[in-house]
Amino acid sequence: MAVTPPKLTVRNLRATPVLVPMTYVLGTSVQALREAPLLLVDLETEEGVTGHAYQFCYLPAAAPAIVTLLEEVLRTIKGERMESVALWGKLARRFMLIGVQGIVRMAMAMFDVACWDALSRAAGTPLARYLGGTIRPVPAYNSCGLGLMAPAAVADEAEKLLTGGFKAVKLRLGYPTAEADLAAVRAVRSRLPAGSELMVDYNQALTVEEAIRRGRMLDDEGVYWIEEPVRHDDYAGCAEIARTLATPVQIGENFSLVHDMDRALAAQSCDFVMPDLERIGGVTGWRRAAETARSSGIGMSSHLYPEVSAHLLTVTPTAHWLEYVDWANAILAEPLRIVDGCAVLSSRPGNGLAWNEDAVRKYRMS
Ligand code: SMN
Ligand code: MG
Repeated sequence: MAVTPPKLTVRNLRATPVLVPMTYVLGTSVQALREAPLLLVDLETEEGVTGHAYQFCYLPAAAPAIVTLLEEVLRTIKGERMESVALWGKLARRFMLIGVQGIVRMAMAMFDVACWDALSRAAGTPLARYLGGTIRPVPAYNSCGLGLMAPAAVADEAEKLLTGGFKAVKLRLGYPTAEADLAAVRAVRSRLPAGSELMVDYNQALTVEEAIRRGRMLDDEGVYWIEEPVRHDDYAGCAEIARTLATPVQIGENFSLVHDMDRALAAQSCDFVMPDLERIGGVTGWRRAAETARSSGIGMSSHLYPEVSAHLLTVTPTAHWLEYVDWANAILAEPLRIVDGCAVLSSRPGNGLAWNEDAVRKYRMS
């Protein structure tokens, strides 16, 4: 860390669940999402600095459950000096018996992200710089929409997603047939300018056998990566697919803390990794993952949370792509700016998250 950590003491933690409409429907192979349930956290300190974080809850029903766990987080660390790594250890002990996984781990990670925001705000510097990085444009792909739809509809949507100068988009696959997957890929490709990249995401829809069959077909289509073709924790299956296909295999959004990533890499299960900020263990977990990716020489992208992840990719030695989604824009005072397909970090202190209070009132879950 470049600077001495400011002295901050945990005072209070407020959590506000909101349900915001998505600009584009996210039609995955398992479920179509039209609204984003987000949980906004304000971590107050005795010194008057407040740290922010948000969680994408996947299901609206998960939001109140995470709020309850955050109350336990606060009971555990209220009055403590804010030192992210030490507090993570204390929380891990508190939750040892129930297990540091699932939404328990998400609540811990949210707290961690808010801590790092408060620390960098108190130091008067953007999170990227606080962690030793520099403010620079971060290459992003547009991951909004492109769910399972008729070929003409995905093609039209792909064209819209290039706004902002994006040079890469991600298409969801897992149609009932391989031929339908191929039709969607070709329809999108036909509307992308030359030199654009196309990632595809199966959201764990296939068996290993079927993933190899469909993957071989995609090997001729110039796809940039095939994401989560099979069950996320079938590392042996993923390794077989990665060995067999020419197209790189991408996994990581379901890594639970860094030891999952270590296991996945030890099994040679993928060509690239894309940990999720809240599942990998917040900023503290991300930094450990970045070190693992560096020592394995593997490209590391982000999953969701583009606002904070853009800061973190500046301190990730093997930084690859930022996954851009606009889901939080509706409730942010200053949404992440995209210029020429790159995220542009602001030079404001902290991680850049600040709520648009009118919008928060409007979308608040009852
Ligand atoms: C995804 C993310 C969040 C919800 C559903 C699906 C997807 C992705 O796997 O990688 O963006
Ligand atoms: Mg995915």
